[in-house]
Amino acid sequence: MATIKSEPYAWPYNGDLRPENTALIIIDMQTDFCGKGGYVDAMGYDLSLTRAPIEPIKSVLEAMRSKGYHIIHTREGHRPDLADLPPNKRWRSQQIGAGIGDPGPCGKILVRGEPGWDIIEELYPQDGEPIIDKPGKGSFCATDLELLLHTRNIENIVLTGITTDVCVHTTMREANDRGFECVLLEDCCGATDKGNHDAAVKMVKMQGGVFGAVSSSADLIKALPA
Ligand code: C5J
Repeated sequence: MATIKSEPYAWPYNGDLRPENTALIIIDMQTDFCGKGGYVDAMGYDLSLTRAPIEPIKSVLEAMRSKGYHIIHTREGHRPDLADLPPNKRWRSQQIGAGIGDPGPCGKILVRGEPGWDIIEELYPQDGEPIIDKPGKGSFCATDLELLLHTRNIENIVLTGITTDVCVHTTMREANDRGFECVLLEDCCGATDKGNHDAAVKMVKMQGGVFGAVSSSADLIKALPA
């Protein structure tokens, strides 16, 4: 039996925490969301908020890699011909001056294959670590993530990445509804607004852990079994 310190209960609920049944998912640590000249920067948000989780994620990634846990990365982005970009998503992004598919300092915003779309160097996937390319906010929509998790017999998911209130939360909700046991690491996530980050973290802990539990990088690393 192994659990980590978390709120509102020690995670995972059944104490079955092992490298074989547990995955770290790192969501959308792309230049477009945390780098100079990317999508979030073009919208005028404070990059320090979405860059804050880089170092904590690095520590968790090293710890979980070294103990043989499953590591999965995601990237939000669209096909170069924008065939998978809903017109309302494109229109909304244009309203805030960061049109998806439009050229910017890091190439076409949120378009697959462009420099801004890729994962930042500090957290770049190693060979063999799956990358889920997704057109939406959730990582299960129009992807093979669920199949991959089932094929590997993964039951527990450690959620990290950006942004807390959008892609991380949507993915956590999708995973929770599919029966996966989720924990969100608070310091390994960041949002474009501090209040939204805090609210998103608080929401998880309602109703006895309505979407799972909340912990930190230090508490996970301290108690992580090999
Ligand atoms: C957003 C994301 N915020 N990765 N995407 O549009 O959370």
